[in-house]
Amino acid sequence: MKSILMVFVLFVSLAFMPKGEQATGSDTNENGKRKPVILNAGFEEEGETGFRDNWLNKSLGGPIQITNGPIFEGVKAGKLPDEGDRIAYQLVRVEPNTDYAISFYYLLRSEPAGSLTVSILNGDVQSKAQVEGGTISTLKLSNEDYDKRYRPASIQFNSGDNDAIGLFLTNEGVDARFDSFKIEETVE
Ligand SMILES: [Ca+2]
Repeated sequence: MKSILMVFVLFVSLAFMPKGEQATGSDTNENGKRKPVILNAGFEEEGETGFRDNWLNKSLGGPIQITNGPIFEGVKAGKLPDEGDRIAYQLVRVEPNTDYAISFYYLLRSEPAGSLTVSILNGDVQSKAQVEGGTISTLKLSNEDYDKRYRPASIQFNSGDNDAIGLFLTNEGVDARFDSFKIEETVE
């Protein structure tokens, strides 16, 4: 009888799970604090959009490309071509007023001169006009020391009042490749 009840409770919880939550990943740790998760973090999940799932935002720019090589890990990586008209975006659920670091690997060719910019936005940003005012933290990576290998990078921020942040990538001038994202709470 107890197990039947459990199954029923599970069924009811699944049925009434808010649909919006499915778009973003998060888990909880032993203290009940939200442990953020970046979905399709290494561009390895084919999904419904050819490995682009969870990285699209039409209002901010064109869809990311997916590259077979060079990659950092697995068989795919994300790519923004040199035209600079495409973006990568993911809304990540976080705990408010918490320090985080998002780490990843990137590759920029030596020529032409260019950069990859990673920004943390204060919630779900759905228009280009909101980006500047909504940026909590930004990291601009240039291609001065190209050695054909992916390099590690990390961006730090405090989530402030926000229970979700937008992870937003743009590029300028040169092809940008990136792979293997991870978000972790940072402790002093
Ligand atoms: Ca990968």
